Amino acid sequence: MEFKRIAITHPEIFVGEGREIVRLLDEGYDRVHIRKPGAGIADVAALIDTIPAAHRERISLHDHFALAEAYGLGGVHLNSRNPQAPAGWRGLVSRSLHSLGEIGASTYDYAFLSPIYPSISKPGYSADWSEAELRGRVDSRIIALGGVTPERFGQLAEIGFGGAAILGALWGKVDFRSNFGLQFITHPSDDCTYAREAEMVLDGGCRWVQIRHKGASMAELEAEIRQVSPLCREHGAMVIVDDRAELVSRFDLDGVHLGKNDMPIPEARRLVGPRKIIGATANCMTDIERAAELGADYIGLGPFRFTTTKANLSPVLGLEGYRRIVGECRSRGIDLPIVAIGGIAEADIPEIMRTGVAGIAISSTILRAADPTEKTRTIINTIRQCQN
Ligand code: TZP
Ligand code: MG
Repeated sequence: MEFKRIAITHPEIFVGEGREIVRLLDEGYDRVHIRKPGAGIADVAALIDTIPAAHRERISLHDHFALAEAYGLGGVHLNSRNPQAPAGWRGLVSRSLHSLGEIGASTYDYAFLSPIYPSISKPGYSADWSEAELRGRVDSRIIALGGVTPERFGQLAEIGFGGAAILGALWGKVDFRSNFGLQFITHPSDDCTYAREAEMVLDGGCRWVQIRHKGASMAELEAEIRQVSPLCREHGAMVIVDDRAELVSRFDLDGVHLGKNDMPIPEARRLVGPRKIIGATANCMTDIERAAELGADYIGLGPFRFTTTKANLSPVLGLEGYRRIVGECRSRGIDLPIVAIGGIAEADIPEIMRTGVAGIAISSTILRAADPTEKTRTIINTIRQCQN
């Protein structure tokens, strides 16, 4: 009996998702379940439209079953929202089970039993049965769901599951919190290319680069990304782009940084998908709350002091501003990591870090240093000492 591998989509639709679904099917998943609880029928239809007909037999749908017939999909998944297959349905029927007693109590071709391990996508949701209880109860039609990672397939097969379904482990974010520290921001200059800027800071140990080039043409920016991004990859560094969310998937960057007047966060999320990082500029608590609600992954809070690197600067915050805003975030339960930004010199770092921010974003202090690589090194050390 083959152990069945099933991928479940992220709940939000994103641009290029059809390609991702095809990739999952081509790279070893037996089936993909399209589960979009909040999406309307037109949006789900538009997603299926991007999946070639040859792959549709291996797709199951959780909502809008009319589309399963119209598009020749292979299965429908029943749940409390949609408890019945369409009349005359001849494809696969799967359903969700939440207790051992439900096994075999209704008709299905296969069923998801959850949660098996502590869930990745729903924190706090974990199994109320033991592995010993599962043995002998589960059979080849039972698919393990909840906290499943590919590393656990072997163990699940051994317990007696017919397969496993993965959600959280597929769509989890790049682990950017471990690279949080120094974000270097590129800046145009007559005597230094972006590739050279990146090389200097990467050699100094920086592991997070933001490619920012205000006023650059698309061609210019793309050329810079083509040079900088591979350098970052070679060094295991994250690379994000300022403003242009549409370039994230095109160049497989790690994310985008959005200013207050840039593309709205939800629109950017649709473009970059769930795994990528969206940073949002904030100058006050209201900006942070809004960005948090809309799904930003980190906040660039500033400016700390006046800087000529950025035009149309918001009011400077100073240390007191950071203390106040970081404190308010804590009391309101917002735990998005914050990088301080704007006119920050090396000597400012310890005091800024003590306000509780998670990292520091710097451009000119590094680029104007006599030895930018060495400056990067000492700045990173200072940040690390404050993080410990
Ligand atoms: N956003 C707020 S201040 C700033 C940006 C992009 C510029 C940061 O550069 P510098 O040279 O470290 O002030
Ligand atoms: Mg911007």
